[in-house]
Amino acid sequence: MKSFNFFQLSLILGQVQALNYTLGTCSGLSNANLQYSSIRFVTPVIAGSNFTGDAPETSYNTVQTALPSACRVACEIQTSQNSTARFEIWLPMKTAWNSRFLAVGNGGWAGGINYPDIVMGLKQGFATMSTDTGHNSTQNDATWTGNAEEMIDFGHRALHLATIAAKEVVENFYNLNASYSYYAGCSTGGRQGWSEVQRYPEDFDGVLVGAPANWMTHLPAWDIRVALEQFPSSKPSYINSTMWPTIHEAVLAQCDALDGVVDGLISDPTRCNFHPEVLACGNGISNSSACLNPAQIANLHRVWTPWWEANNTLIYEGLSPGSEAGYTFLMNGATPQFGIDFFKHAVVNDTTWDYSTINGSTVAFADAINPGGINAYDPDLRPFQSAGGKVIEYHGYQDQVIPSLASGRWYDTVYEFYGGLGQAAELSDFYRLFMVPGLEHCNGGDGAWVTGAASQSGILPAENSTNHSLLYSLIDWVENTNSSGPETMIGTKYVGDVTSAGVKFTRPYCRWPNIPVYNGKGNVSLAESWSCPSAGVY
Ligand SMILES: [Ca+2]
Repeated sequence: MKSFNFFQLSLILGQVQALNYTLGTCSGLSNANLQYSSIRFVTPVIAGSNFTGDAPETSYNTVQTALPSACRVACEIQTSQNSTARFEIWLPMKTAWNSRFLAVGNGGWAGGINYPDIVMGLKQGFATMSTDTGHNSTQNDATWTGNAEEMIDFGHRALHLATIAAKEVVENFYNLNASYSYYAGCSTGGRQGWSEVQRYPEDFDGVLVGAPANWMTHLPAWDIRVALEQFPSSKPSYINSTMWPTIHEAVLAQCDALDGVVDGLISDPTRCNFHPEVLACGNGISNSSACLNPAQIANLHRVWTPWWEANNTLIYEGLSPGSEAGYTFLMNGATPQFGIDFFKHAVVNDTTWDYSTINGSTVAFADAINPGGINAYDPDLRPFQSAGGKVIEYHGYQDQVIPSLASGRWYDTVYEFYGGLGQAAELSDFYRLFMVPGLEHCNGGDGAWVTGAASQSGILPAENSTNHSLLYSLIDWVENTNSSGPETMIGTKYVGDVTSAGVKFTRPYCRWPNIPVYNGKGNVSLAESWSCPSAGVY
């Protein structure tokens, strides 16, 4: 295998030399004697160039512009006797390197090297790595999950092995180890971050976790349950996509002002006890296309309330009011195959399985087999804590894909575990959760959602400082012995979500369970006019 890869490498280097590129230290890797991976190819990244991804990385091929000079290294690792995973690490030139290693995560069921987040890290000076997680697929494709080895790779193995192997490439390239190692990911990337914390506590010094799908034997089940009220679309309970803006307006009319400022944002959705009955047909609403029938009202209640089964068994939280504008992803178009196919292929192992039969027993069976070790739901974080690691989690209160309160529930689960040890006060020494009003799933939304995190299309905060960027805040917490950790963070909203159009407003977001509150005076567009009074729980 190795000779094949070096043959491939020498071919590429030959092409590069023929083009008369200035290779810098990129060429040095041709002689690298790597123990943990085989090099597929090494190629220089030319300053100012663009990059759109290579086939078959179908999930991450949006154009990346104005790249800095770097060395792109593509590698393969043998993850078991009959499985492999690929990863790429993009290395800044030595003078641009901030001496840190950053691994980034994936999204949905992909299945591909995350070039946008690699470039996000590269532009900030990190030696940045992403793995394909051991298979290639789009984010919504779960038809491959019946492959046991690929599931283990996706569950946790590929990222761990790629991290070890990428650190070795870093050492070979710079002739130095990285000073610190970080991880950043959202959604599936958030799950991968928690998986690293729980299974491989030595891999990273700091882990930044967004909107984690870390209870994966439950989340796809909840997706299916939501779909059951919607599909087929001939059902009376079906809510057409054109109704979501109407519902969103009604939610805002009731709940926007609860935080003291009518600005289209609900700072604390847990206080928004919205009753969709106000939109009931015949309730003064004569336009039948702008009202809800009783079945549709029941459907909405189901989306917004947690799914409990017998014996106080929680399956999943519901979505929070305020996120309706984005419900088309889950509730319109086609049935959510990403959930159905996971249960078909990885859980019940029956391609004829009727998803309408899903119940608490199906989920209990999924918990018992935990395909590929996909859950990252072990609250015992003591090995990571002992290793000196820090983890920051964030979740958008406007998340329209993964219910945001699942992160609050998860934090409380860990808190209760530490409470049982008599160590509850220690938790905030190394783990903090921030809820971001107006942040949709990982990126976008009506609020100040730019937080200096992964999966934000490389859009960086107004200031790349420790209180504007979650990643820099994490770095400070890890590396600065005087840091007491992040308390209040400041999010950025750009005009039209375009950086060059300028800042529209800034707004703080707070440590769970605190909520930003307007001070009652000052410009509401400035973060300084808001504060995060402590709710006094943790
Ligand atoms: Ca408001």
